[in-house]
Parts: sequence; structure tokens; C-alpha cells
Amino acid sequence: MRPELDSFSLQNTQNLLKSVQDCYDNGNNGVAQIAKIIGKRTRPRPTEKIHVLLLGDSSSGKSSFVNYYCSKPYDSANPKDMDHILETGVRSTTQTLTFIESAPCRETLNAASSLQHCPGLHTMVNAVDDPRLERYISTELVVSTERSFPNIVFADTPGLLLSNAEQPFDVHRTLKYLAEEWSDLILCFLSFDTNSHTIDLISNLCRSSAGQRKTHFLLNRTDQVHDDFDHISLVVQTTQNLASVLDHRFNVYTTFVPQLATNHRTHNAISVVERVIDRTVREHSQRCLSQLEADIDRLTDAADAELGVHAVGERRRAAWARVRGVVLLVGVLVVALGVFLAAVHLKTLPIGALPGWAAGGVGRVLGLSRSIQIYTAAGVTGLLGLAVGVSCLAAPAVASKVRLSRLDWAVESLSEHQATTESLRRGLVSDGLGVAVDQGQ
Ligand SMILES: Nc1nc2c(ncn2[C@@H]2O[C@H](COP(=O)(O)OP(=O)(O)OP(=O)(O)O)[C@@H](O)[C@H]2O)c(=O)[nH]1
Ligand SMILES: [Mg+2]
Repeated sequence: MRPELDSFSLQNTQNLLKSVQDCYDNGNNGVAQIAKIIGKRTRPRPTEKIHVLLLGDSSSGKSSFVNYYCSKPYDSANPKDMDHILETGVRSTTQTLTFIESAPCRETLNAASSLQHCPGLHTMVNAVDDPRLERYISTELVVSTERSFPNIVFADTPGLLLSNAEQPFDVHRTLKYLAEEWSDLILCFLSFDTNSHTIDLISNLCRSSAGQRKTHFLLNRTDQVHDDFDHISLVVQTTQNLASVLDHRFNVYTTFVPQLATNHRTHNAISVVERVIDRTVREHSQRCLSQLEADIDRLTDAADAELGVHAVGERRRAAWARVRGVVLLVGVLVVALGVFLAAVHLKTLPIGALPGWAAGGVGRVLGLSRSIQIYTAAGVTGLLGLAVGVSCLAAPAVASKVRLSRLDWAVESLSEHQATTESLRRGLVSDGLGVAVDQGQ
């Protein structure tokens, strides 16, 4: 594979992950916000970073690997040029569980700040159930865009010792949690004299099928072997040790950090390890895209279903509106008739004879009062009918119109997101085809 094509595709992967994030978080237009409007819960939005767990023997080169990965590529004109982000040393150096990730500014976060920075770590502390762990977490925020680092969180762990009791916190339980729940990729660093205790522990960690898939072994610092014979015997011995406890296929890469190498004669597979990391980032980006597509589909279905219910309701409302219209018309006519009859009745009264007429005939007075009461009652009833009819018609119609316009907007925004995911998917496929063509050459 040509390096420029590789970096082109890496750039595409990073852009894809960023676009997926944008689709979820794009202010009021984001998928997360649309889900709230539709009234659906979404799964936690996928992160743009994969989690790479580094574990293994003490002094096997875990921290040096992080320093190497975040530094500029090896330059034979300047062979020792490498960043020193993490402390390294010949004797057990790393005592804390250290997370390393890219950020706009260089910063070291202590335990409290790390937990604040990444609230998900509380779940780990609770699961490990060792109060000491909370004090032994730190985070290195690093300004580096080398390789796939912007899309990675590394976890550098204390080297495995013969006894877990010698460790400042329960490293075994912490590694188990990180391996099973946190990591997308596990790099196991082995040294020349890896003991059976380490091998047993590692075999326990990658027992599950997910663990088997994501675990890769690095026989590191192989620049320090004396000659090819030593190199081969070391590889054979390590492979046999692993094969005695693992009943699945596994990869062992012989690696060394070029900037630290005492000699460059032995084969160095560190670039293969880098490609394994790149591939994990690409797989992750495809999973993120698939989740986004699934979320958009689910929300579109939910919005369409609600729009369907609204359409049925709207038809019923229209039918009722016709009935109400007739009732209203009758009401209005009754009012009009009442007013008209009252007016006619009052007009025909002999006004001059009114006192005598009132005094002379209680029955007539009562008759007149009843008539007026009846007309008034008819008028008031008609008016009430009018008011109730109008309010019944208007109120639900306004509420439903607001909801409908929101749903229409949601469906429109979702179809825009869908168009984005389709173009991302096309880009991904054509990118993949480009790589495949290149590999075939
Ligand atoms: N020659 C050579 N030395 C290396 C290489 N990788 C690391 N070292 C050296 O090995 C020593 C241990 O490296 P670290 O990176 O501290 O190892 P570690 O696995 O983080 O050790 P702990 O944190 O104690 O578990 C340091 O002195 C490094 O400079 C390598 O590939 N080749
Ligand atoms: Mg270390």
C-alpha cells in the first residue's frame, strides 16, 4: 500500500468520524436533539476515539510505545528524536493507570480531574471496587496529530508483577475491567523473560471470543537480541509459551522502538502494529456510521408513525368539524330567530296600555315573561353553543398544528442527515476500493 494513499484514507476516516459526531451534535438540528423532540431515547452517541489498552511485563516498553506513537516518524538523520510524554525507565516505572489522548493543549490531569474529564471512569472505579484505584488514575492530554492518535485513547498500565499484592491498587481486577468493558484493542507487551504468571494472566484476560479478536502480542525490544539465532529462539519460545495456554489463533509481532534501538538489524514489525491500530479505527468508524444510520432510520420511522396517527386524527377532526358546523349553524339560527321573535313580540305590545295590561292579567304578564325567558334562554344557549363550538374547534387544531410542524421539520432534518450518511458511506466504499486496487497492484 502506498503511504500517501494510506494517509489519505486515514484522513478520510478521521473526517468520517468527525462528520458522524457533527450529525449527532449539530445544535438544534442534531440527531440527539431531534430524538428529544420526537420523544425517543437514543443509545449513547458513539465516541470518535477507540480505546487501546497497553498491558504486559514490567519494563517491556509500554510507555515508550506511547511516546513513539505520538512522536514524528523515525528520521535516520535525527535518530533519537522522540517526545517524552510518559516516564520510562529500567525498573517498574508506571504506578498509575494513565490515559493518554489528544487535546488542543498539553496538560496532565490528576485523579480528580481525570474523573471529571471522563465521567465514565466512575463506572470502572465502582466495578473494580478498590477505593485505592481512585487515587491512581491520571490523564495526559497531548498535542499530537501523528498517525491515528487523534482518534485514540491509550491506557498505559503498571507492569505485571509476580504478586498483585505488591501493586498500589488491584491491577488484575482493573485490567480485567479494561480488557472486557473498555478496550477496542489490547496490545500485550512481552519481554525476553516473560514468566508463566504473566502468560496465565493474559490468557485469562483474552478468554472470551471478543478478547481473542482484539488481543495482539508484541515481543518488544527485539533490537537487543544478539543475533538472528537468538531472535528465532526467542520467537519460538514465546510462541510456545502462549500456545500452551491459548487455544485460538494469535499474532506475535517482534517489535522495537526505532529511536531507542541499539541496532536495526532485526526485523521490526512496529509498522504492522500501527496498521492494526489504523484498521481498528477504520472498523470503529464503520460501526459509528452504522449506528448513526440505524438511529436515523429508527427516528424517521417513529416520526412517520406519529404523522400517520395525526393524519387519521386530522380526518376524524375534519368529520367532527362538519357536524359541529351544522350544530353551530342551527345555534346561530336559533339565536337569530329568538332575537327576531322577541323584537316582533315587543313591537306588537300595546305600549300605552302596558300598566293596565300588566296589572290586569297576571297570566298575560307571566306569558310575556315566559316568552321573553324562552327567547333569552334560546339566545344564551345559542351563544354558548357558538362559543363552545368555536373553542372546541380551534384549541386542538392549534396544538396539533404545532406538533405537526415540529414533526415535519424533524423528518426533513432527518432526511438531510440521511443524505449525509449516504455520501459518507459512498466515500467509505470508494476509499476502500481505492485501497483494494492499490493492494492488488
Ligand atoms: N533498546 C530498546 N529499549 C527500549 C525499547 N522500548 C523501551 N525501551 C527501554 O526500556 C526501558 C523500559 O521501558 P518503559 O517504556 O518504561 O517500559 P514499561 O513497560 O512502561 O515499564 P513499566 O511502566 O515499569 O511497566 C526504558 O529504559 C526504555 O528506554 C526498545 O524498543 N528498544
Ligand atoms: Mg511504563
